[in-house]
Order: sequence, then structure tokens, then C-alpha cells
Amino acid sequence: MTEKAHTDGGSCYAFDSRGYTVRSGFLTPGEVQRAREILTELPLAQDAWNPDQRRALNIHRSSGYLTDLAHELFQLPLTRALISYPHRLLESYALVRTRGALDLHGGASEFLAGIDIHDHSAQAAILAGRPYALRVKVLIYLDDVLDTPDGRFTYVEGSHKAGLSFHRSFPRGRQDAQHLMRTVEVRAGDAIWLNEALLHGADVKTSDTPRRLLAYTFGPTFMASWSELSCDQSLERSGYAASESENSQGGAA
Ligand SMILES: O=C(O)CCC(=O)C(=O)O
Repeated sequence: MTEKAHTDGGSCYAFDSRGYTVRSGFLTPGEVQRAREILTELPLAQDAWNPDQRRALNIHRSSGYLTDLAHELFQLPLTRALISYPHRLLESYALVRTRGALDLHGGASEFLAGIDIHDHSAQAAILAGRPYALRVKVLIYLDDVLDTPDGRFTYVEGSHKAGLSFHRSFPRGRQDAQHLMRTVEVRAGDAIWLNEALLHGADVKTSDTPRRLLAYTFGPTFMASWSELSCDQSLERSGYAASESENSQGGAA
């Protein structure tokens, strides 16, 4: 077995058992700087559901480095190995968050908003020793996110495998489930290959340092991106799993 295959085997193991795998220093410091500079020129719009978060969509179409990066990730043996099927890019964006938390989202078995049906759209299965993931999001961090005030990436242990809804099991969210909450510390240039079935979000950010990331989601060719599911503005995100804040306000989870 070659070293590369061995490394990818370890990454697949981590992806299956923990719900994510990290490549430290995926981007060099020079590449991080390049991405940051491009980001200053992209149109960033405030997220409707989070005023402290701004987003630039379709960064793979911005041409230049962020397009090249999409191609590189697309071709990468790790991305292929996690999907095990002809794959496509489902979405891409850059995210800048200045304050606040990022609600927990994703999950292997959360209820879709407004209807009593589990959302299995991000499942990943292992069949005959191969991973078949439906949504793999590559998060590439452009800043160090090491301490609680930086708003660390956080997730619910085991939620990518859970058959029960986290939000129904813990109606007040993470405050009721401290024993299941885990965090990941990343440095600028690190990349996370995330199983979208892992319920994840971020800690409350209180520091004044920038927190920027690039995201590229891949899946099998038969999967649609969330935006492709929306017919018009009023249907946008319709059926999406109810968010943490909706739940804690007594919403429909
Ligand atoms: O901000 C982060 O660290 C995670 C971002 C994320 O989960 C997402 O964009 O879906």
C-alpha cells in the first residue's frame, strides 16, 4: 500500500468514526494570503438568518485562484474516496463572521422544518469498506480559530450516526448537551472534510480578530445543491432542518 493510500485510509476512518477529517496546512501561508486578498474584492451579503455573518456565493465562478482551488479539491483522491461515485460540486461560498454563534445544523436524523419527517439527505454509509457520502463540505480556514473567543468549530459527537433527533432529545440545544459537545481548533490554511450529517456549528465569537473561511461542498452527481431546490425566494430553504434558535424558541423540530 502506498503512503498516499494509507493516509487516505486514515482520513476515511476519521471521517467515518468522527464525522470529519482535518488536513493541517492544506494551504500554504502564501495561498492563505492570496485567498484573503481575493476575498476583499468579492461581494459579501449579510445572511438573512444571521446578521453577524456575511457570505459570497459561488466563489468557484470568481475565476482565478478560488476556481483553481475548486478544481484541485474536486480532483483530490480524498474527495473521491469519501464519495465513491462520480461527483460534482454542489455549492461554494466564502464566509466572514464577526460576532455571535453559528447555530447547530446538519445531523443524520433531524426533523425537517414543519413536517414530521427525518432528513436523511446528508447520510454517509460504509459499504464493503468504502465510504459513500452524500454531502462532503470542505471548510478551508483563512484565520486561526484556536480559542473560545474566536468562535471555534463545534459539533455534537456521534450525531452523524445518530438515529434520533438531537433537537428533540435536547430541546435547549447545546446547553443541555455539554457532555456531547466537541470543538476543533484550526489554524489558517487548515482544511476540514466534513460529513454534513454531523450536527455542527460554531461557538459564540467575541474576539475582534477576523474569521474567514472558504467552503466547497461535493456530492454524487445525482445530488442537488440547496439553492437548486428553491423555486423562488419564498421557498428558499423550505424543508431545511429547523435551526437551533428556532428550536430553542419552541419552533418545529
Ligand atoms: O464557521 C464554521 O466554522 C463552520 C461553517 C459551517 O458550518 C457552514 O458554513 O456550514
